[in-house]
Amino acid sequence: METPKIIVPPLLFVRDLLLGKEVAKSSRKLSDLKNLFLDQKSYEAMDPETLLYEVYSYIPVQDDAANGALNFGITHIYPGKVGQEYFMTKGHFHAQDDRTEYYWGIEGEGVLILMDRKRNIRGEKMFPGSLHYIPGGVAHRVANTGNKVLSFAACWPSDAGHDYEEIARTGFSARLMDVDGIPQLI
Ligand code: PAN
Ligand code: ZN
Repeated sequence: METPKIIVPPLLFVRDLLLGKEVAKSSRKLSDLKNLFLDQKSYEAMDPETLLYEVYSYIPVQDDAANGALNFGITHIYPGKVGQEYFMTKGHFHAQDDRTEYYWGIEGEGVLILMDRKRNIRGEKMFPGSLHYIPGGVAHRVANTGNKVLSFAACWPSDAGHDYEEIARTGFSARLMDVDGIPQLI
């Protein structure tokens, strides 16, 4: 038997940062969320290069069918609005409908929008320390309602997959809008 070793893990989660050689980063700009915001006029008037959010993810098993593996990610959503609608993630159902997920708030404030297959919708406030269980068959999207970056972590099964099509086609049944300074699902 080899001498057992104690190592420094290759992954660090410090405040709202996910650090490590194997961490992948992806960014979404306004142009990536075409037709997802209500106010088309305001959308067209904005710079399509505007950065909406970034995702840092760690995918330990590079196999979409990896039964039992878990992915981990941190999302940073920038503050802002398109018209009266807050900057938000695209939102998705998991391709494997029964796959669940945890989200938890790290910095900033926002709302997690959850919609089931019958299009029943509800919101959960996100703030540092808020913990959110996303059941299977529930589409999830996050909107930043504050004036600084909203950061949250996520942990989901590696074989969940992301179905963005359904949301692109039929949208969520309500939007998170600023109504006289108050975030409301309408
Ligand atoms: C998250 C999301 C991330 C970005 O890691 O993928 O917050 O949101 P969109 O994927 O909707 O653009 C997750 O829910 N993974 O399953
Ligand atoms: Zn998800």
